Amino acid sequence: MIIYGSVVSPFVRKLLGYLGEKGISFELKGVAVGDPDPGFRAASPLGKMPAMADGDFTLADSSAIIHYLEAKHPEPALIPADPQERGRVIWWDEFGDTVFAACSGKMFFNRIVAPKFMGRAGDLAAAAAAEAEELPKLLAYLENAIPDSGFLVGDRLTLADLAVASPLMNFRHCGARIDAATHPKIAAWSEAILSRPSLAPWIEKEERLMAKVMAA
Ligand SMILES: N[C@@H](CCC(=O)N[C@@H](CS)C(=O)NCC(=O)O)C(=O)O
Repeated sequence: MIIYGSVVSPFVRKLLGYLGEKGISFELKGVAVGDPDPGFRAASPLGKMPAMADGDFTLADSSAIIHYLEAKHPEPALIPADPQERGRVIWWDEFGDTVFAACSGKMFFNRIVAPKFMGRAGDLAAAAAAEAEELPKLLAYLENAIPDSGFLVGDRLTLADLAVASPLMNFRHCGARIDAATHPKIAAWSEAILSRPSLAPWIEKEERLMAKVMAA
């Protein structure tokens, strides 16, 4: 199975963590935003990452790929069967992929991707507005919602934890660190999720990449 994407994308990172937790083997084919790679373009109708080719079957969108893989490899379940837990996991996946990733994207795209990867100026006012106006509300919601179990849903890791922890790396690349004094639950929970063996090696790789990009 081939996964197309870049390790700095929150959606790709979420999928890489999922694949590691499931023990599914794959090859990561690195592609950039707007990449003309024919395999990537065939698998991703909108040219967005991640995309997947599993033999002849292609699919794009992190959640679509994860639902496909969850049906194909049910164990260990990262999308619970219990109706309430399943509903909550899908809520968090949506939260992570939409408002949270959008806020991190405004900061990460305008401060890093545009100037460092695309050779053009980003909209720094939009990045500053996202950090000042959107991020505090989202973090306040998350801080209050993290249960004592240490997992967003139930008492074990689910897709919810991967989907919401992943965009935190993009905030971190922008210099926005979670302050353990203000957000103790997010700090402890995200540290535990991002240091799991399914994610830690990818995060080391992207941190090396980001160090090179920022030094250039
Ligand atoms: N909902 C999609 C979002 C994918 C997405 O927007 N990926 C970004 C990179 S983080 C992308 O490929 N953007 C390129 C573009 O919009 O042309 C998913 O979960 O996979």
